[in-house]
Amino acid sequence: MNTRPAITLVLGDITDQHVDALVNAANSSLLGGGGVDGAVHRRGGKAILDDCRRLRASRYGKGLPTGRAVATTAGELHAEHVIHTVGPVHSATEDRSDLLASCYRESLRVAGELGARSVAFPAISTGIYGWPMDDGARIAVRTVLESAPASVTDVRFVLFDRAAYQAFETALAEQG
Ligand code: AR6
Repeated sequence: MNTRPAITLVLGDITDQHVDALVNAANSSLLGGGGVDGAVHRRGGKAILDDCRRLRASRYGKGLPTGRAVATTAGELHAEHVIHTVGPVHSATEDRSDLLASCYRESLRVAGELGARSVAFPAISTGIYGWPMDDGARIAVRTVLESAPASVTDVRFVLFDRAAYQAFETALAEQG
């Protein structure tokens, strides 16, 4: 039986999505930042930050490690959960692809534990963390196809501009 999720590409802002779980491209502090992280906290409201602070106090005093994922409420977003994951900063000298793949894999694992069927991802690490979009898209599509639990049936990549959308279209055509 084919348990691969349906993958949809959306051009737009991830905080507009109506899904069970929305993935945030966070940093290890879990206290917010720019890009997707800024938008998630701005639109989702204080409840998300309150949950993040509780996680820091209880489990992640030293920060959430790169490649890991953890869930909070989605506050005022149109979702049940936000799954925060910390992408690797791109390096010209060291291959950190496994860590980027781990972000997608771990986020999907957490989504599965939460019973989420629909999950929206941004293009993790391809903004402030400098990952080249084409490579980031290939890793994202490959990892989702390989590792989505059967309970996750709908994966949406929400891309902020046309270049990102085209990179994901190409990656899907190669691997989908
Ligand atoms: N919806 C969808 N995609 C977006 C949005 C949005 N609202 N905003 C930006 N993008 P980034 P990173 C795209 O920088 O590279 C934060 O400060 C963006 O064009 O959000 O993983 C965190 O706190 C890019 O293609 O995440 C960390 O410190 C992609 O989303 C750091 O940035 C990811 O860009 C994480 O950097």
